[in-house]
Amino acid sequence: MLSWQVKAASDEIMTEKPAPYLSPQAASARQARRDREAAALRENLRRRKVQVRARTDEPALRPSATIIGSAVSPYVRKIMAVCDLKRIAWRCDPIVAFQGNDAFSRLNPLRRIPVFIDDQVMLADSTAIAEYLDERYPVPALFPHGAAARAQARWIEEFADTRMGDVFIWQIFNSAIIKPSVWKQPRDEAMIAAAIANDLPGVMDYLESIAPDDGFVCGALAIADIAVAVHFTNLQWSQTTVDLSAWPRTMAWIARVDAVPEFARLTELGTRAISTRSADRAAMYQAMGVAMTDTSYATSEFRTGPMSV
Ligand SMILES: N[C@@H](CCC(=O)N[C@@H](CS)C(=O)NCC(=O)O)C(=O)O
Repeated sequence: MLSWQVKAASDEIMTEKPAPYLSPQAASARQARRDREAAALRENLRRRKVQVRARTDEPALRPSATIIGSAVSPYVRKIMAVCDLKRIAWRCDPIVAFQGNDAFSRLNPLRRIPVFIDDQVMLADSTAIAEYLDERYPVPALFPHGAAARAQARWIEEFADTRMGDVFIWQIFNSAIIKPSVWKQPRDEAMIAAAIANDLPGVMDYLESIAPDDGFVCGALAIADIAVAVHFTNLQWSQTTVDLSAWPRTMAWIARVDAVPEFARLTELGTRAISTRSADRAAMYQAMGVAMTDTSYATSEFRTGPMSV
């Protein structure tokens, strides 16, 4: 086990530095908040071992947020997973990538999903959003404790966001699903085959070298596991013939992430979103227990954003 692959059961609870002086009322409010967070954590851990339950069954423990973006996007599901694990209630405007209107361009000059809005921030990058949520709501911790472990988790997330995003999303998923469904172009089998032959093995070899023997890469489930696993779902949706059996440690690791109920539910949400006609999508999200925003940034025309990759 590498030094940063710490067993982090105790890391799930982060304590705050005590304030230098607290009035009795403030001390009592702080204690009540801690009791609520501890109860939420116990409930979270208990539920992770049992069944998938709709998010709307849960009391809203934290201020509600808005997530703009479809559950088909791996980066959007990453943020939905962070919110669900932290019991942050969210509403969704499930616009597909490239579908945002002019107001969306003003909101996010990159024209990318997800965009996250709550009572304090508007953020347009999944890494920035995940770090913000972990700092604001430390329980359960989705970044490990300790400088080295946190840096390793961030590095793996970065590898997933950039290199896996390049190969799994921009080369394979784009050629298999986005080109036909968004741009009405034929599925690009040559591009898919080239990515599987030339690029995917290097990514898989690296993941195999960091995959944990059991559990998750930083001990408890953390951002690194989520960021990597979401891409495998999009690879599956791409319906290629790729054989990943040469990387058994990685596939066992991803299966463990897939089995986390919150994660499984979002995979199901994305699976339904990808196979539901756009006219029926809002009803499908609601049927899956997702609250919808009153207005949408969607427009009927798709357009490319300013980013080249
Ligand atoms: N670094 C961003 C990447 C987000 C991203 O690439 N989203 C894709 C959808 S999977 C998108 O919106 N693409 C539209 C475009 O690039 O114009 C993040 O982590 O949030």
